[in-house]
Amino acid sequence: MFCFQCEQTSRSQACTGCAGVCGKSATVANLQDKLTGALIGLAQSAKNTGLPRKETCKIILEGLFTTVTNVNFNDETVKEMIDKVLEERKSIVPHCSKCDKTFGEYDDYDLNRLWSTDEDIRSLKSLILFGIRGMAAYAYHAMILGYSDDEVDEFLVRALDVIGNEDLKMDDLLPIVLEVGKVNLKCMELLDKANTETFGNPTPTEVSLEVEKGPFIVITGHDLYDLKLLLEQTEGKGINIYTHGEMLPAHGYPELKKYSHLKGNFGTAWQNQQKEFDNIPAPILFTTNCLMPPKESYKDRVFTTEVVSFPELTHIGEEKDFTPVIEKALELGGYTENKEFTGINGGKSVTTGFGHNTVLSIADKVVDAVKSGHISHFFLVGGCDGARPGRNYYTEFVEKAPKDSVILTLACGKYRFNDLNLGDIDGIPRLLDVGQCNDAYGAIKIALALADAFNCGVNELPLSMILSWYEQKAVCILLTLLYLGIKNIKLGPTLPAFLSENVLNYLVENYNISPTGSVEDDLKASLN
Ligand code: FSO
Ligand code: SF4
Repeated sequence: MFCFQCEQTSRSQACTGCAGVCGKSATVANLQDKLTGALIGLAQSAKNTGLPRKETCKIILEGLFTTVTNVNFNDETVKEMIDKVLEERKSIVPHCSKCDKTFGEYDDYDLNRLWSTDEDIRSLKSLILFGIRGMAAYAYHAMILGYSDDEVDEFLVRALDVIGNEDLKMDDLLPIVLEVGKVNLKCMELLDKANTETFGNPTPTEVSLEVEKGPFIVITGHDLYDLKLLLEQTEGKGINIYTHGEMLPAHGYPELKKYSHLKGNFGTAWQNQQKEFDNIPAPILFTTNCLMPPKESYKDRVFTTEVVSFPELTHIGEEKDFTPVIEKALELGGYTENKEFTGINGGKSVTTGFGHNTVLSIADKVVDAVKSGHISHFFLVGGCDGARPGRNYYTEFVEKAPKDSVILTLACGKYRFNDLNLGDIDGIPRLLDVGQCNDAYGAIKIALALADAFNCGVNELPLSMILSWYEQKAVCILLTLLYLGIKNIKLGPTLPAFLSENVLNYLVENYNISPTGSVEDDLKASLN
């Protein structure tokens, strides 16, 4: 196997051998490469036959999402996905095996060709491939809610085709890398529209970390629609629902918070799940990444749905009948007394729901606070959490940020500091949770509106971006920020292994992107 798509990759180089750091076996890794090769083939056929049809796009989204870190650990379901891709290709070009063209050029495109090619080409194509894997996850969530965008679909086809095209040079690939960022902005906008039109605009909401007595279910991942269905199916059954990880921002959405049995949030970010899920008297439902191989002690309580898959776990299929999860919750019964939990820093609650709609509704107040000197700086401290040591940098950064600064945050990295009480400035909370990682769209909207209010560019704002990355959704978001011309981003805790020296130099020269250093130095540099 060869895989270097996430931040925790072995020795900061690549996972090779018989399993990855994430627990993905070599068999699954190789099958995922095969799946990617088949998707490249499908994209080639779709491109040659004109506009991709809806079914092809759906399969491409599903196939790409399957290869995102911590989503699928199951060789059987990856094989099924490969078959689906090959079937679709056959139905698009039924007679192609009979013609004398070199059809098959991309069929079973061997990803090893990519992994062993010139390192700059490999680096740029990896940025494209990993970027579209992340983007596909967002497009998939939007699709579930009935939203799609032709530009996004067509780009995914084109980008896959590019990965299989061995004639392209660095100069050809660089603009496509930035195009991933451009189209991902569109894609996040689409998901934002899908989420807000379906569930309403999030409003600031305090979320308890206490678990009440009685049966309960923990739901994690990013899929708000799964949560909605689970809330409907558990209503009136005496079962409480707790969010986990990236599901926390769900509490801010009117159409979800209206359910009184959506009680609070359990646990912290994904990398703590093996410890946090070990002893709870409740089932856990995974709707997307980030699944870690469950320990024997709680394996029978973990359920998956959508593209998430792990051998032997009960999977809730397309019919979305959550009965097995509900029965497990009733069987386990939950705690006999209310149980108090705290966040990492001892806080008993966290606040979420500061989507762009809410923040922009108080834009005047924010602008006044800046003009009067009460707010000196904004920091976007956001992105993924992870297991690698060094991530307490982000907690320390937030703690040491000047008291007259405002911290915007999003994604699961916020669990390092979201239970801290940072107070407020002129009634504006100093810590604003914009939402999930895809709500980077909201943070961008806020930044652009501020730039507008101050009549300057985003790079001229008193705003610094201190980002943490882990998997491929972070890659497409980073590319979006670069596409928007945002400079001076600090990225940590380590830089992607798939950035070659030349590609990294290009990013440094053009965007002044740099790895996170010491909190003191980075704060000083941000405030200069
Ligand atoms: Fe985190 Fe996982 Fe949202 Fe990622 S839960 S690490 S960037 O999947 O997607 O922030
Ligand atoms: Fe390694 Fe990350 Fe790939 Fe898993 S997803 S095999 S940890 S690089």
